[in-house]
Amino acid sequence: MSETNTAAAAETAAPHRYTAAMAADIEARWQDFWDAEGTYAAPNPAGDLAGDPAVVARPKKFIMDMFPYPSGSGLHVGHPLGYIATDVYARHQRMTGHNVLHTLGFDAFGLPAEQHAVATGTHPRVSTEAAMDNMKRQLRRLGLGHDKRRSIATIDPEYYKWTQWIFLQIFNSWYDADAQQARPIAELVAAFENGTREVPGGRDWAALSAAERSDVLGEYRLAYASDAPVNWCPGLGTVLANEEVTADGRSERGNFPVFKSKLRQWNMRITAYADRLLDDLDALDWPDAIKLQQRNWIGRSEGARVDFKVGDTDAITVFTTRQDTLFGATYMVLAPEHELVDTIVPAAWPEGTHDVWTGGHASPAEAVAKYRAFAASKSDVERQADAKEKTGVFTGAFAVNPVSGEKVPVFIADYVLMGYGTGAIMAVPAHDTRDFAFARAFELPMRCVVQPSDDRGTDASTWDEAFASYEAKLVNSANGEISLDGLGVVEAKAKMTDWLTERGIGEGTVNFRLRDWLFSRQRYWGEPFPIVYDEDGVAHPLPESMLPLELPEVDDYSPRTFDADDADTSPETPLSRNEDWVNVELDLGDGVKKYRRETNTMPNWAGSCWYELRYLDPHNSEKLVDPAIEQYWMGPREGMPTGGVDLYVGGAEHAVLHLLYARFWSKVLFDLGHISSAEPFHKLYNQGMIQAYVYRDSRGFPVPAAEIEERDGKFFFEGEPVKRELGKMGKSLKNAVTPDEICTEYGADTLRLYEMAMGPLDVSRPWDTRAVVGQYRLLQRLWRNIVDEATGEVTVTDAEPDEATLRALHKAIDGAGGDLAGLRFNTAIAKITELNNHLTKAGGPLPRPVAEQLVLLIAPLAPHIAEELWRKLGHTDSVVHRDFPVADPAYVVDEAVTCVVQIKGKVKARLEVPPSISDDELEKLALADEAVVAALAGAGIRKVIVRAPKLVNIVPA
Ligand code: ANZ
Repeated sequence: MSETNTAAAAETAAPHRYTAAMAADIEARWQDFWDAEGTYAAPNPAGDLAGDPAVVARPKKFIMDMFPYPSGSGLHVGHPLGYIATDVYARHQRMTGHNVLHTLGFDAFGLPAEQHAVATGTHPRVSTEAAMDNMKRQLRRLGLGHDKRRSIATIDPEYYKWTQWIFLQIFNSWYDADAQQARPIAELVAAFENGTREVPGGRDWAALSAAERSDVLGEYRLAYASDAPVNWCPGLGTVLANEEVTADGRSERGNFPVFKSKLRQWNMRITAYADRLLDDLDALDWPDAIKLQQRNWIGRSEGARVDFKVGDTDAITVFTTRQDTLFGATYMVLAPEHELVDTIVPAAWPEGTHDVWTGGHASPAEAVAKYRAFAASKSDVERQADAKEKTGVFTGAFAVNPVSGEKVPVFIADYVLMGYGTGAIMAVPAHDTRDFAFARAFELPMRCVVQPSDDRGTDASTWDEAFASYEAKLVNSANGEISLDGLGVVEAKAKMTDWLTERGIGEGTVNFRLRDWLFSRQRYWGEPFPIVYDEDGVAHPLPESMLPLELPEVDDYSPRTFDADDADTSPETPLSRNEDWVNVELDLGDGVKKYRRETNTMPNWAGSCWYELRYLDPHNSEKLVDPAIEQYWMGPREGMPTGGVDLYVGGAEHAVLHLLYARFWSKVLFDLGHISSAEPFHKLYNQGMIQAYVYRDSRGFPVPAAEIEERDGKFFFEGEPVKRELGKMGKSLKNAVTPDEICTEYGADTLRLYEMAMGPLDVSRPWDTRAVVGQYRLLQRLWRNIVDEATGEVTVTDAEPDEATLRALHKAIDGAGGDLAGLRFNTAIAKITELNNHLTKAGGPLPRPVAEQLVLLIAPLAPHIAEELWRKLGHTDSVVHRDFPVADPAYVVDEAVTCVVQIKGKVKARLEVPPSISDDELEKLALADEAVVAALAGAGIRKVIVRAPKLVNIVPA
């Protein structure tokens, strides 16, 4: 008989076997049922259900995924890994008495749709909505238990109205460093008006013009426009955030050169929150690696500012983390852009200036100008690369080292950045690697002030490298007033700081690596800023009543791009070309006037900075979120002092950008009293990646993975051998497998089980389509254990389960329950499989309670088949809100066996051990037993004979 005939015969013999066709039918029916019943609708006990005591009494669980960008190419099987995991978890939480909020929205502004619009003329909204519809269809097919009423898309005007509203809250507030919190800007204005706070520069608030006041307030606002140097990318026609620039100083997207250019742009004063963003990490349940990345990104450095006099009136202030090494500072470096450079440069080179210092230039002014032009062509990252040859030039000026009294030359060099510290350093070549390299190149003196721990001696001129260590004692560091000699670094730093502070020439300070967040983008497909400018160029916020400010319809979606290498260009935004939209007459409270709209749009990150809040109350037209509802789902609780989402699952690539920005916005909203949670996400979990095999031909090009033939462990495409490697899954590598394909071939429950069974959730794993069938078989056996394949009737009996079955059942309940709660889905599946195998082997119809518990046990993982079996077992309700089985402890503990421990054949101890104990475990237990230890009395051991679980015989040395 041929294979098809066998299959056909089996179908006839077993018309009610669980097959892909049956799975498709079951799954579609239950998905319709859930939608119709609103099975996953999470009540807001604080709002619409405030009165239902049963719901109010339940603990809550707010479970979230990092929401997807609706990509035109839809989902491949790698995408839903996290969504399935949170769904399984959410289902288990629902079955263990929690009020669960679980939904999924779309992060729908984004460049691909805009680029598509530029290429095709299709409005980005049209292609984005089509992509969302396709993804919603794909996601629905997976049986995810989302509360669809709560879903949002960041492009909905009803949603971005609130993104704009939050922008205005941030714009209308300032950071009160004394109170350590954001406050309304109106309070600052009042303080300036009534004189309780001095206006910077000692000016009279009443005498200032509107434009001057606006400038003063701009220095305080948490959202402000500034002309600071930004990352300008002519090739993309837009500016970029630091986070969007690669380590090579190019755009992460498109790999174009990025230049530092002064352009007026919106910024978010995230730096005001640097300390709180650091401190509040402690209370979060996040992976250590992510916390570390945030700490490094914020980059808190404790050090000092020290003034070095130049001439009689000027002083260069440096930031150093090693003020203890001040006696070793033998030259100084300013960033080329430093404003003091022009002031200190003398007309001519001082007498006897070293040739290598001048760069061959006739005057200091010429040398400085040439060097500045050279440095401007480099990115910060290039400038900082440690390995690179040190370049720079002498300014012709000298400064005075405040402790040694020595005159030290002042250089400009590109390894000192304007944007960090004070943009000026004291160079200590003996103890700093970069200063060492520079000093060698420019033949500058070095002085050892920290005793090297190796045998190189204290004459730094003979060294091959700097001695940079915190673990040593200071030397050569005394003048008539202060001596650091013999002190360790930490004490020496403290002593030096005190000494500098007393004399008013320095002070202890903390510096952060974190920069303010550049918030403008020269794009069409983003949230418009709710800001207009009056005829004097003063920015005015739109009143709430004018929100949402919707995007205008345009003909041309592209920002103007330029020659990628032309730094002397500046952005032209797509919105600026729409004069009708840009020029408006508005009454902002003082009569109708003419205004121009801001024509930048917000960056992609804006919409994802707060979406968790909108899930809570998505249709509220009066408020961002009802405070009582926010308090219920996200407010602080025991063990989560700053509140937040109970579980947030997503990729580790979002360690700093999204997660830092979202934390910052939460803190501002918290400070202003709009929400009770100071942190958005209490527990963060990073799922691993689903990887896939990539097959490359002899030229190295990927070939379609689905068409590969395998012969004797070798791989062929169209008869030609190809190479196999493990990589990402995706269209470009021609190895994408879609969830639709797997659902068609096996059903969604099989796909869900397979993805969860592949390994621990946080570990990356290779996709293997051929292995999926294993989980399909599990479901077939499960089905067969409860349903007669010939008749479709359930086969359960009313007979009592036997002892062995009860043990197998309760062990599985106990183990799988703990695993599901702990996100260990792979081991949960292993335990359920073990139980199912036990039942298969035992044969015969299952006792009804066993069948029912088995169905409930697998329900979070394979909800469709569970619903179907539950219905067949005679229930009329859904498994979704049923209680998860509870293990009977009496059946969970293994029966104990008594093990005898002998020394030289004499019984010394008896141990109660599980029958399944391994030889190794038993040996360890026996050797650790008190009586055995005492009997051995320190004698060595020659041999241990173990016969688990009953006997251990120890032969002493
Ligand atoms: C003297 C010194 C001696 C330094 C020594 C280091 C070691 P972190 O820890 O990253 O904060 N620095 C300060 N401002 C700089 C700038 N704008 N561009 C480049 N480098 C700058 O680094 C602080 C140290 O980096 C500072 O301490 C300063 O060099 C340098 F044995 O001062 B140090």
